[in-house]
This record gives sequence, C-alpha cells and structure tokens, in this order.
Amino acid sequence: MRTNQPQTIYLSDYRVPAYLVDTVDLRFELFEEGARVHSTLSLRRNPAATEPGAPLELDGDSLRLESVALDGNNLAPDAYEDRGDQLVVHSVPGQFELTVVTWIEPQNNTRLEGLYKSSGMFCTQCEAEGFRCITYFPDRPDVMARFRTRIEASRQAYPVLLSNGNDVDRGELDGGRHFVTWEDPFPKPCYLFALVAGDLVEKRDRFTTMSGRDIDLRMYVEPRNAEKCDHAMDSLKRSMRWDEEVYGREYDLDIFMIVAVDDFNMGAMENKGLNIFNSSCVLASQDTATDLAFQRIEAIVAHEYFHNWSGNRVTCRDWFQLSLKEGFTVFRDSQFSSDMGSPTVKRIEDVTLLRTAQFAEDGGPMAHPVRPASYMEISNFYTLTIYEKGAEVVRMIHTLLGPDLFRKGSDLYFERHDGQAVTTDDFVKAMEDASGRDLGQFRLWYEQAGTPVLTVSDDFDEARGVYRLSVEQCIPDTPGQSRKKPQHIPFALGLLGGDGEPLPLLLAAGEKNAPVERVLELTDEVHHFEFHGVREKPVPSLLRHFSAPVRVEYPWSREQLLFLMSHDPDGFNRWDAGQRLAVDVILSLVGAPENATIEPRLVTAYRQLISDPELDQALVAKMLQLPSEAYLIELSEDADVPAIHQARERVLRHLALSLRDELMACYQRNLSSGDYVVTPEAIARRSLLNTALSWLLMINDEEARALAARQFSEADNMTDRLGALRALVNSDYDGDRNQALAAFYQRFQNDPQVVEQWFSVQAASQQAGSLSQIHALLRHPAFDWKNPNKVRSVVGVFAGQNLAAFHDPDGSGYEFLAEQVCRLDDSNPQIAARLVTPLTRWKKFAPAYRALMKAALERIRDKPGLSRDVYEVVHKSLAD
Ligand code: 7MF
Ligand code: ZN
Repeated sequence: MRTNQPQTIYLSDYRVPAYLVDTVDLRFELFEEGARVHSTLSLRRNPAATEPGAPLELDGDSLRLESVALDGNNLAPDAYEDRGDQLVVHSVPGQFELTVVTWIEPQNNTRLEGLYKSSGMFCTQCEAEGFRCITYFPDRPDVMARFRTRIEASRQAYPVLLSNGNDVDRGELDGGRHFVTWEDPFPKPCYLFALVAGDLVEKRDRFTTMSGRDIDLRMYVEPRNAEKCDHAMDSLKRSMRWDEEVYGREYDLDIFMIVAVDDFNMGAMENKGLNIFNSSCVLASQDTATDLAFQRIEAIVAHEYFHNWSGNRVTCRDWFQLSLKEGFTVFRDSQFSSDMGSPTVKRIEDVTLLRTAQFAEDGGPMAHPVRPASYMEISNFYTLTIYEKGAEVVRMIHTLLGPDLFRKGSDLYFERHDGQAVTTDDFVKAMEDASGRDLGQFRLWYEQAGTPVLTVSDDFDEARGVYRLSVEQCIPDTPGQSRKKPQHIPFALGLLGGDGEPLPLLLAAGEKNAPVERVLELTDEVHHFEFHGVREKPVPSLLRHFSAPVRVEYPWSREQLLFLMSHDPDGFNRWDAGQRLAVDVILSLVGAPENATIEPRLVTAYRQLISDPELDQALVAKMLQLPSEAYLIELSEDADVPAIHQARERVLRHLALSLRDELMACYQRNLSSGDYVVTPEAIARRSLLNTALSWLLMINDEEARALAARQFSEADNMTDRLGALRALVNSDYDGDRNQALAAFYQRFQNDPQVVEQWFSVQAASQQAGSLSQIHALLRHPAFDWKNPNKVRSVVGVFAGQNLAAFHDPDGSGYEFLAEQVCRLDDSNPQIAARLVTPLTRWKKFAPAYRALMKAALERIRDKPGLSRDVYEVVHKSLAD
C-alpha cells in the first residue's frame, strides 16, 4: 500500500543491470497456510555495468524474509538491508551464489499478482512485476536466467505440479507430500516464470513440427471443464502450423502446456512452455460459448503461442518497449485470424476497436506514445495504444515493405536478436536492414502520441482531365507533447468512375499500366497529388483497408457515401461508407424535434443489404451493425449521452418499422438447418439471424416475440440462445425478460463463464441495468468481488456499455463507479485502475456531465491509502 506519492520512472534513466543472473534454483514448499520459497541465484557483476562498486539490489513486494546466505554462509544482519520493496546486499564479490528464503501467503493474495490461489489451485501471474511478490530478484526483463524449479505439495490436494520447461525429476516425500522438478533450458526474464499446482485433469495431443520433432501438447483444467478443451487445442495446432508457414518459426521445447484458471486479472499469459489462461478465454463448448467466444479463444491461444518467438525468444529490454512484443504479437494474431476467416471482417473488427477505444485513449489524459517515455505503474500501460496502435504500426511497416521484404525483416530480427532483450528501435532497424528502406521518419510513430488527422480536399479540372487531391496532416497535442512533426503515413486509395468502375491511377499524363489502387506515402504536412486521364469527377475511396491509424476528414456527400457503400471494390471501405452515412444520419438527429425526418436513402440502402442474398453475408452482417454509442460519443464534442442514445434508438426503430417484412424474411432465411458448425458462413448466418431478431423486438411485434421465445428455448447453441435472451431482455416486455433471465440462470448457474454472460447481458441493458438492478446483481449469490470476471461483467459492463444509464444526468452512475473503485482498490488495484477508465474521458462530455465526472474522480483521489495504480490514472485525469 502507498504511503507517499508514487515515483515516475523515465525511459531516459535506463541503465544496464549491475548484476546478471545465470541460473535460478527455486524450491517451493506449498502449504495451506502459506508457501516457503527457497531461491538460489548464481550472480555475477555485469561487465557492461557503468558503476562497478554498486551494491546488489533485489526487488521484493509483500515478502517475509527468513534468511539470506552468500556462498552458503548466512549473512549477518548488518551485511544486508531489508527495505521492504528492496533487499540490498552492500558488498558482494564479482561472482557468487545468493540464497534467499521468503515466506508468502498465496491464500491471502487478492491482487492476483505473484503466487496466489484460484478455486483451490496455486497459480502465478508474473508479468509485469509479479515475480517480486514471490522472492527477491532483479525483476526487470533484461535480466535473463535459466530456471530450475522444484515444487513440493500434498499429493492428494495437488496431484499436478507444473512449471516451465521439462519435468526432469519427481518423487514422494514424507507426510503424503510429493515433488516435481522442472528445468527450462532457455534463459528467460522472470516475468515469464510460471507455477501451477492443483487437482486438474490433463488433455493430451501432439504436434509434429516442420523439422519432424514431436511436441507433447497438454491442457490442464478442473475436472468439470474436461469437455471444453477441444477448440483451444485445435486452435493451438493451427497456430503452430501457421507460425511455421508464415514466419518460418518452429516451437522449441518438447512440451507445450495450457492451464485454465477462473481468477485472472488479464486474458492470458505467455509463460514459457506453460501458458496460463483466464477460463473465459480458453474453455468452450457448443452449449456454453458464443461464436464471439470461439473466435476470441482462437485468437488468444494464437496470441500467447506466437509470443514464444515475439516476446520470449526475443524479449523486451525494459517495459517502455512493451509494444515490441505486444504490438508485433497482436499484428501476428490478427494476420492469423484473417487467414483463418474473412480478412475484411477481421479488419472491420480491429478497426472498430481501434477507432472507438484507442482513438479515445489517444485523445484523453492517459494518451501516450506506442513507446512511452515515462510511467508510474507499468500495469496501467497495458493499453490499447501499446497493443492495437502498436499492431497498426507494425502493419504499416508491412504495407510499406510488402510481404516478402517484411518476412526478410522478421527473419533478420529473430536471427539477430534470438536470446536477447531488445528495443522497438532494434525491430525497426532489422526491418530497415533487410529491406534497404529508410524508416527514420517512420520511427515517429513510436515516439509521438495522438491520432493524426488527415484533411482531404479535391477538385476536378475537366479541361485537362486532371483530378487533384490535397492531403494535410495534423497531429493534435497530447499531455506533455505539443507541436509535433509530420509522420510517415501510408495512404491507400482508389478512384471510382460514375458506374462504379475502378479508374487507373495515372500520376503522370500518359502513364502505362497504371494500377487501380495505390499506396501514397505522406511525409510532409501537405501533399498535392494529380491523377491524369480522368474524364469525369470521380468518387475517391480513401484510406483503403484502413492503411494507417488516422482520422480522415473529407466532405463526403450522402450521395457519395451511398455510392461507395454499394460500389467500392474494397469491402472494408464499403463498410466504412455505411458507417459514415449512419453516423451522419444519427448525429444530425441528436436534439432534433421528434418529428424530424430520417434520411429515406438509409432505409433503401439497408433494405438492399438485408434482401440481397448474393452479397457477401459476412460483410452484410457487419454492415447492419449501427455505429455504437461509444463510437458516436468519440466523434462528438460536448456529448450529451442520453440524447445520442435516443437518436440512435430512433434510427433503429425507424429502420425496424420500415423494414419489418424484409427483416422477417431475413430471419426465416437464416434459420439454421443441420448441425452446428463454427465456420465463417455459419457465423455470418447466426449474426444476421440475431440482428434481425433484435431489431424486430424493438418494435413490439407479436410474431417476433414468439420467434424470440421459441429460439430461446429451442436453440442448440449459445450464440442463438444468448441472442434471443439479449433481444428479450432489451424489449419492453418485463414478463418476457424476467422469465427468460430466470430460465437461463436456472439452467447454467453452475457454469461460471455462462453466468458472467448472464450478468453482462443485464448490466449492458437499459431495461435490466438500471442502477437499482445493478445493485441487486452485486448482491446476487453468484457475484464475487474477488473474481475479476464477475466484477468486469457487472461493474465494467455497466460503465462501459450501458452508457445512457452510466451517464444519468444526476451523476448517480459516476458516484456508483467511484464507490466500486474505492472498494476494489485495496483488494485488487490493477482491476480498480482499469475500472476508472470511463471517468477519465470527462472532457468528451457536455459541461454538466464533466463536473459530475470530475467530482467522482476527486472522491476516488481522496480515498486514504490509494494504490499506485489508481493514483496514476486519477491524478493524470484530473490534471488534464
Ligand atoms: C490477445 O499480452 C491480445 C491481447 C499480458 C496480459 C495477454 O499476452 C498478453 C500478456 C493484457 C491485455 C491484453 C492481452 C494480454 C494481457 C491480450 C491477450 C490476447 N503478455 Br493486460
Ligand atoms: Zn501479449
């Protein structure tokens, strides 16, 4: 707990470690009342260290020190200093062994960092700085050591004992205890250490690598989850094959293990050879998991597996370089998902997240570059900017170099830095060296925060047949950064003629074989491009595939957007045009009189989407999703959330009323026939089915209510069951809603992942998620303040998705969130800090809301003993 103001850590203060660790020998004695950790480090002075006589300083957190010995001799009390967060040994030889014994209490560890207990099993989470909660150690990623780990525990309570690498020894001990020893041959930073002990069932499979080595694949789950492993195991095998085929990367150990735990702060963790997953991100069955969950699991399993190269074999020098492994690995997992399904749909999903949430972060008080220059608490920097914008930055390198040179670059990066802890700059350098391209200006993407805005204007010179496009870039100020330099932006575009035909893009008159799509490179503040041989004014299709994480401003007419929506050869831009049109229509209705007309051409366009089965149904399913409230807020200034909510609902109801018969036909056409499968076609079909249903339930249609009730009770899969539940819950009929919620809970109360869905559906709903109903959910027997998933599914979903209720003009939503953040701050500061996010966006809202949001932030600020995690977020938000 904090006693004084937290320190800021600066990248510019980076120094190489004073001591290196060659090997770590760990012995864990696990008991119900605590755990004793014996650690023997073989240390030597770093020849590259700047300060030769520096004392040995090891990090520690919440440890009880039992003994310290140097080369086998216990140290006298004056030979070392136990500073609580540091163990300092004043004078040490150039090379020595240090043995430290600590006592910890995993059963009381509610922060879920270090070693803790989750449903009766021991497990660990060490990234970023959790290893220091286990034993004293130089807890920084540039100290890489070979680990040997012996785990001792009761055989009956903990038959399965796991750590990184290979099991090299096992046996019986007195008192019904047993041990297993694990050895990891690859040096690694301590954040990749993992330990699991529990009564788990094992699921086995195997994988033959490209060089013919046989790998043992093992999943460990609680017995009740034994039948929910197949999808993750299949995803793992697909990931392993894909990384061989696309990156030439083979798995390096003989065993690869996955463990599922119920209490986990994050989604999953890439510990070497022993990935640990939040149960909700790995367990799935037809009956309990939605299509979204199936897709998420495949992506997360891939993400953690891909870290074996991008993160583990080549790791980060310091935590400022976090995006080195996270941005690259998110890029890799999105390429993988794209290859496994529809590239356009995957791109739409990624861009939706980026534009809604990352752009908001980039415009808020916590804005930071992909490679930050300072932080207080590193856990707060596992952000959308590090992950998603970081992935976009890698993607832009891929776009600029093309796939072949990019692969040459990644080969060089892995070869050059295998076994090292490096920087984002080393990554860019490898890409430069392999391709011969100069990425000097491009590096600004890592250093400058904020979302660049491209302002585009055009004119057509009919006499010369020249279409001119001007592009100006501007990067807004962010906390601590102003007057930014122009960045190197790949800007993909095409031009469409009057019949929708793609025009050749001649950058000079008479150019032969000009392509119909180009990636222009913006490097200056302003660029003018001339396209020759154009007969009539074209419609520009800008920033195709979302070729850079920027905002584009161009004065599109609704005519042009409708044209692009049906004609653009780039599926992504067809979707984008539809979104821009819907945004324009909805925002123009905010605060408008009840009887204001709603753009009739929007109805026509949607009618066409719903009724034409020849269109790509996966894309249609995406195009039918109206822009979210969160995105509409992101595009607004002085947002009045209830008014935005109402405008959006009005458009939805109007569409549903106008297209009632088409929606009914769409519903019938997409009813399932045959067995449940999770293919892109089937997913699109279920998505259309459930979208049609939810729209129809917004207009109090008797027939639709009956269809929903039937789908709810007869569905053979969770996507359709939950789709029906959501539609019923969001309808105006209390009876239907309560009956469905009760039946659903009755059936699935013993499945925590499904109960989390049940909480979320209610917390996100205006009808079921009023503040008094939220309080009732918090008192529900299935709710558990110690379980992060439960907290997120009620408190997080309410504040992040039930926006009209959260932004109640009386401020009750904000007050509620402040209260829950304060309650969680002592037990789990990482989760508490994440929950604050919605309040940090106060600048986006109309003045009356802002004042109430700041009052809630101040209330959190004034809580005694505030954690460093929440302190940083709250103080930066209030300083803005
Ligand atoms: C896919 O990055 C994309 C992102 C850190 C924990 C997993 O592997 C990770 C861990 C956080 C936020 C998002 C993700 C992860 C973490 C994640 C997971 C799957 N190294 Br915090
Ligand atoms: Zn990751």
